Amino acid sequence: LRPRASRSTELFHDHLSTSRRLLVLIGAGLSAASGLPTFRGQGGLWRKHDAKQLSTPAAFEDDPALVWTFYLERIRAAKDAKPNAGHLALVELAEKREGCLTISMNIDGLSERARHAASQIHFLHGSLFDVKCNKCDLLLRDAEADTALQPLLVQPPESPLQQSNIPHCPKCHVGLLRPGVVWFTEPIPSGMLRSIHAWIEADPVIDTMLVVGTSAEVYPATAYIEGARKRGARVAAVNIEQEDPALLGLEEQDWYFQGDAAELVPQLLE
Ligand code: BJW
Repeated sequence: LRPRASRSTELFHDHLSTSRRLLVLIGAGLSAASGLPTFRGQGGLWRKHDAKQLSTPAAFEDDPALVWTFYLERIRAAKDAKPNAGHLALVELAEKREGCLTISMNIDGLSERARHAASQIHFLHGSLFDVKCNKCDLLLRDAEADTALQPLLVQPPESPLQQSNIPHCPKCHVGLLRPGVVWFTEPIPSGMLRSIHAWIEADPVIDTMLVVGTSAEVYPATAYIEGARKRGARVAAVNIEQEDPALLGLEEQDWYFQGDAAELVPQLLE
């Protein structure tokens, strides 16, 4: 059996007080306390469908109305949700430290609404509030995306969406509009990957990696944990479940804090 990671908040605070460069990875568990369901485990089932199966280009090809129904429900839920104390503590951390970068797998807009500095966070899997074409390179953001989403959002949530309700791409006129997120088998935008890589490679070397509310099963996000460890960083994970050594591979010099991220992250960063 692997050695168990430390549970000591005090030792983590000591380490943080001398830390010079810190990488943070956040996943769905951070937004759980804001009422948004996670992908795996409890909350991983949407109606009778596996949320992971719906997050694929194949599912959209097969049944775009079903996939849009899933995303529209999440757009409405994310609009109603509020950033929690975990999001706010990470914003404060970024404000206090120049040497801090957050990589978010979340698409719910809560870090943006908590005013996380855009230069200190990358949204690896896109945004619920962006819209793309499934055939060409069209990507709509902000007001343009809002306008494109309107015909879908005006559909009553309780009545089933039809394929004929889904707008065609205004650019190529062939494709259908789809959520502006990164599905399984799709590449993360290369410019974002390059920018993260450059930050990681820069000096001083990363000495701390904070991993919050993720099952750490999805690449390439998960590979950043191993990358930071190879550079000598100590890893601190926050998760509501008991430690699974097979997933994070935490070692004696690392930390594992079991509980709700919305409670623990502010305590760890105070
Ligand atoms: C709490 C809590 C509380 C709950 N407090 N904690 C290398 C090896 C093997 C496979 C691959 C590989 N490279 C690429 C792949 C394939 C694939 C992949 O990783 N597959 C794995 C499943 C094996 N990756 C990709 O396809 C990526 N693309 C890519 O790499 O392109 C190049 C390439 C492709 C193919 C082959 C090789 C190279 C793209 C991945 C995109 C993932 N997209 C999704 C959907 C986004 C849109 C949407 O949200 O709808 O992203 S899938 C889904 O999983 C979503 C999430 O961001 C992502 C991660 O989930 P997360 O955040 O970890 O959530 P959960 O639910 O899994 O976990 C929540 C955790 O919180 C749990 O641990 C709870 O216990 C905890 N928790 N309440 C604290 N209150």
